[in-house]
Amino acid sequence: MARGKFIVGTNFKMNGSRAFLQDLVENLNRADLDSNVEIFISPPSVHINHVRQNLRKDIAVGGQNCFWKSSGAYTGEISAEMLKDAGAEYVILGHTERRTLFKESDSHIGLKVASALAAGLKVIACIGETLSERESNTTLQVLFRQLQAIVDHIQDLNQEEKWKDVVIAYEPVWAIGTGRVATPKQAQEVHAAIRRRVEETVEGSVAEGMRIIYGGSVNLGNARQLAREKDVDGLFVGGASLKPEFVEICNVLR
Ligand code: G2H
Repeated sequence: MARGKFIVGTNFKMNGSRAFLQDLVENLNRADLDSNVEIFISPPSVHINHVRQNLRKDIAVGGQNCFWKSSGAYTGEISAEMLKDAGAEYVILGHTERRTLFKESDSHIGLKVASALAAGLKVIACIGETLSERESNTTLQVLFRQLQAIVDHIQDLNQEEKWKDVVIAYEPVWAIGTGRVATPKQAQEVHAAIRRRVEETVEGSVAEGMRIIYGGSVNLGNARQLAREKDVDGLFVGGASLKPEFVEICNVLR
């Protein structure tokens, strides 16, 4: 499985009015962007359709969550099919804010990943350890447990077909929104370990082709160094994606 382009994505979280997003879209539409980088932006779901209709077509749009059922009596939820219908190509799943604030378990996330792939969405599957887990040397144990739930839930789908649509986002919880970023060395070590684990539990060609991106306090000041690491296949940007510097982060390989 060939590894895709370097990927830069956003997680706007619960931020952005329609007017704010329109400005952001116009800024991206005017920008000179590196065609060697794949870009996606993830507005709140109510704005996906508007953003998709107004954004240049070489940037994908993503959702920030979805439920694992297609339709039914699930008040307040949105299905993967609905995201796709609204124009989304990606969906972020397993973000730590979903895991902690909304009590999503590893197995909920596995179900969501399977349903999103079945609906034809590409998935940004987030995994990450807390500070206390890192300090007690259980980082890989935690990450592998989170990863295994995804592997288990999608094993029935066609191997290469499904994995080409999965991007793993390593997001150390201690780096999210804190301004404390993982060092390039820390990111590289973990990304390489995730790739080895995928090789052991799924398949070598899947591991080689899989894009593993880093998220957690990425900004213009640290993006370039992180991007130089061999197993860092992209960047996942929260706070800085709402600022004009996002365009320069997208062009980090230049
Ligand atoms: C983590 C990240 C976006 P921030 O959620 O993936 O957010 O860049 O604000 O730490």
